[in-house]
Amino acid sequence: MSDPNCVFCRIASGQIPATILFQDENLLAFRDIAPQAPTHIVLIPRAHFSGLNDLTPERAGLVGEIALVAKDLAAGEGLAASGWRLVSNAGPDAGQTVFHLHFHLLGGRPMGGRMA
Ligand code: DGP
Repeated sequence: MSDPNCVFCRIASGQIPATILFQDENLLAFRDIAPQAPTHIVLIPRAHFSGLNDLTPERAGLVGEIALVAKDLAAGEGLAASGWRLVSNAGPDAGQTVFHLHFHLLGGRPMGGRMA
């Protein structure tokens, strides 16, 4: 369930500090250490698995929970009207660097039609 070598597991357990915006028994959301937009929040499940490549039907509900929390956080950041993006990088070509499922909530600047 938890990997002692995983930076996001260490944030979830409190071993590494982060600006945590939401947590419950399943999820955690915190500000990205290297923001790519005025709002850049990382949303993770507490359970450790590598990412969407390891998503199973049993775990799929976590993605819906993350989307709901992201919606509320985006609204709290004042982004509901201006717009925001929720994205998960799966694998090296997508730029994934931390192999614990996570979604990026990005907003506060125009992103146009580009996906990245
Ligand atoms: P990705 O490239 O999709 O795997 O995104 C990983 C993100 O995690 C990247 O935007 C930076 C962020 N990140 C990595 N280490 C830390 C950390 O120690 N604290 C916080 N807050 N964010 C981190």
